[in-house]
Amino acid sequence: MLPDPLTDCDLVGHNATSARPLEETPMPALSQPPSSPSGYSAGTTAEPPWPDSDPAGSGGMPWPGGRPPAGRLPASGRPQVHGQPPWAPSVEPGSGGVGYPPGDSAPTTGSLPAITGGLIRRQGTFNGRITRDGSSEFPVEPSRYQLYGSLACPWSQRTLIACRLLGLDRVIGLTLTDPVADERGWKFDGEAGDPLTGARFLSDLYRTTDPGYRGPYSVPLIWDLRTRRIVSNDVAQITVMLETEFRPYHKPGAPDLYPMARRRDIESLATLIFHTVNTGVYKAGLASSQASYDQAVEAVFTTMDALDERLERRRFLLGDLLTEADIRLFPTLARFDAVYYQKFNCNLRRLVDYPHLWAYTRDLFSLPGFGETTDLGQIKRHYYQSSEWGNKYDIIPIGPRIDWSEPHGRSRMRA
Ligand SMILES: N[C@@H](CCC(=O)N[C@@H](CS)C(=O)NCC(=O)O)C(=O)O
Repeated sequence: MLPDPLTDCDLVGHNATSARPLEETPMPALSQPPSSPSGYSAGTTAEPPWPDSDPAGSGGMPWPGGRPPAGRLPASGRPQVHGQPPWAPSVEPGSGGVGYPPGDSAPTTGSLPAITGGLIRRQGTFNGRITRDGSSEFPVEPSRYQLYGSLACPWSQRTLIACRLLGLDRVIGLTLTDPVADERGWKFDGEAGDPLTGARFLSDLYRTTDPGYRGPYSVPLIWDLRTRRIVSNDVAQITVMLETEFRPYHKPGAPDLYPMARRRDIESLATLIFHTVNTGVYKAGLASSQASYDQAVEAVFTTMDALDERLERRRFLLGDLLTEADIRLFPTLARFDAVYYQKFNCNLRRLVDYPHLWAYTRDLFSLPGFGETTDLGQIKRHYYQSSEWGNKYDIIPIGPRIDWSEPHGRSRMRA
C-alpha cells in the first residue's frame, strides 16, 4: 500500500489537501529543439558533466565555509573520466578484465522493492560496501573505484551530484553510457566500447562479476578497478557511502549531506518521496489499468502539493540544510516537465506550476553538481528513443522550453 504523505510522514506539509480537482493544464510552450541547459553536448559521446572547477556564479553555498574551493586532482592516481578523459588513464585501455574474444558507516538500504506498473523495481542486487575502517573487502582508496552511470538516468544523477558536490570527482573516476539503450541494455559509445574495461555493454561488467547473473543490468554502479568487479549497484547505498565512508576525501568545505542527527528524518521523507514520486511517475507511466494509473498519479500530485507547501517555508527539504533527501528528489523534478508530464501521463500540473517547488528546483540547479549533471538532451533521447519506453519512430518532442535561470530568490530563506 502506498504511504500517505499526510499521515505516514509528518515531515511533509500538514494542511495539504489531496490532489486538486482535475483541471485543464495548458501544454508547455513550444520551444527550440532539445538542448542541454548546462551547455555540453547531448550527443552520444560521454563527456564529463562538469568542468574542472566549480561553475562561475555558484557562490552562496548553503553550508558552512561558503564557496567550496574548486576541485583539485590529487598529485598521483588520478581518476578517470570517459569518453574524453582530461587526464591520462592509469589503466591501459582494454586491460580491465572484460574479455572479448576478441560508526559512521553507510547503512545497507535493504530491499525496498516498489511495484511500477507491474514491474518490481529492485534496488541494488550487488551490495558490496566500501568502508574507511577496512571492515569490508573494499577499503576506501583514491582512484580505485569507477562510477558507471548515465546522464539520462535519474538514479545515476543522484550519484553524480553527490560525487561532484563533495569533490569526489577528484578520487573516483566516471564512465558514462550512451543515453539510448536497446534490447541489450546500456551500451558504451563507439566500437571500442569502454576504454577502461573493453566492455561494449554494461551487462558485460555484470557478467564479469558474476557469470551466472541474468539481469537487470542497471546504472549506476561502482566498479572496483583492482578486483575488476562490481562493488554495488544499490543507488541509495552508493550515495550514502560517498557521503560517509569517503569523508576523508571530501573537498574542504563540502556539506555534510547525511548528518547523523537528521538521518531518520532524511530516510522517512525520502521513503515517502521514493514510493510516491521517484517511482510514482513510473507507476503512472507504466500502469496497465485505469485504477492503477489513477492511484499512482494521485499519489504523485498529492506529494508534489505537499512538498510545494513545505518548501514555502523551508529552503531545502529539511530546512536550511542541503541533504541527501534533496539529492534524491531533484533528478525526478528535473525530468518532470520534459518527460514525465507528457510521456508518463503525469499531466495534472507541470513542475513550473508549483511556485515553491519550481523555485526550489532552480535553486538546486544553480548549486554545484545539480545543474551540471542535468542534460535534458540526453534525458529526452533516453526516454524517447530507448527500446524500453516504446516510440515507434524515435521522435523526440520539441519542448518544453524551460528557463532554469529565472531568479529563484531562495538564498535568503531561513529554515
Ligand atoms: N539498482 C538501482 C536501480 C536503478 C535503475 O533502475 N536504473 C535504470 C535506469 S534509470 C536501469 O538501469 N534500468 C535498466 C534495467 O533495469 O534493465 C537502484 O538501486 O535503485
